[in-house]
Amino acid sequence: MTAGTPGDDPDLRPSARTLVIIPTYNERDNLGIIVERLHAALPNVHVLVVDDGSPDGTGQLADELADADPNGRIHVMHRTAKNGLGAAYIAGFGWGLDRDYSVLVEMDADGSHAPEQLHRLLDQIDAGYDLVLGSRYVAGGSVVNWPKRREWLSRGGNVYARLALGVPLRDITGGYRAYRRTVLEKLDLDAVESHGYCFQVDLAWRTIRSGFNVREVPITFTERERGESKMSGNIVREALWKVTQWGWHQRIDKLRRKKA
Ligand SMILES: Nc1nc2c(ncn2[C@@H]2O[C@H](COP(=O)(O)OP(=O)(O)OP(=O)(O)O)[C@@H](O)[C@H]2O)c(=O)[nH]1
Ligand SMILES: [Mg+2]
Repeated sequence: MTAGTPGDDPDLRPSARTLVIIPTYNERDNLGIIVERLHAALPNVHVLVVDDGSPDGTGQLADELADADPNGRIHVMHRTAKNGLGAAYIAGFGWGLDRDYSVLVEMDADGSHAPEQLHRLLDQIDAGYDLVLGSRYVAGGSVVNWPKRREWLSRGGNVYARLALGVPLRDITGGYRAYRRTVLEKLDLDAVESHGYCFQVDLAWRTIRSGFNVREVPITFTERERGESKMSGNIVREALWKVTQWGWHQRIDKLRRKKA
């Protein structure tokens, strides 16, 4: 594209209409900091906090942040029950798709995903990619403050998913990502039942199978400093079980197609 064409106009890029969705459960000590960092880095993005009735009052804090923002960039969705990160994102995507956002971003509230690096993801959406994954495991990516055991669990899970599904991605379980709206419009989101890490693998896998272009960019992932993790053994078991099933279904489908 040559200089001076509409493609150079920042207002016409997809990222000019970005919604960052932040699911929260008991993140009172983190939410204000993350939203402030986000708007310091990228003043024009909108935020949707999807709170599952946090007992610690995170939802109320989100309302206060929304009321205090003179630019109307902060929105809040209150849900009544803790239904997991996947369900919260699906609800948030629906909210964003009902409005005219072009890019929908997933970001944790706990500071693990640096808002200062969001431009890396958005730049690649503007360059034409449909889904951009913030990746800990490509060159330039890293993990800060994770116990070795946790890092190896995550790395091992990613190697397993890559081999089982046959996709060339290094960090398919990560939760810092940017979707072009057309991807989410096309995927059958109502059919997604996965929770936790599995939700992230599920969506990336559906995106690839639908023929969209996926790209990874390096990020620095920092373990949460405040609040409690919602990670559990069940989340790991769900991911392992489902990825194995998807991998086998794919192999069986391929064999059937070869025979037919
Ligand atoms: N709305 C909603 N948000 C959730 C739920 N479970 C987790 N979250 C949020 O999802 C994000 C990621 O959750 P974390 O507890 O940080 O999970 P994690 O990053 O896998 O675990 P750690 O690395 O130990 O922090 C955070 O913003 C949580 O508050 C849920 O059931 N509902
Ligand atoms: Mg976390």
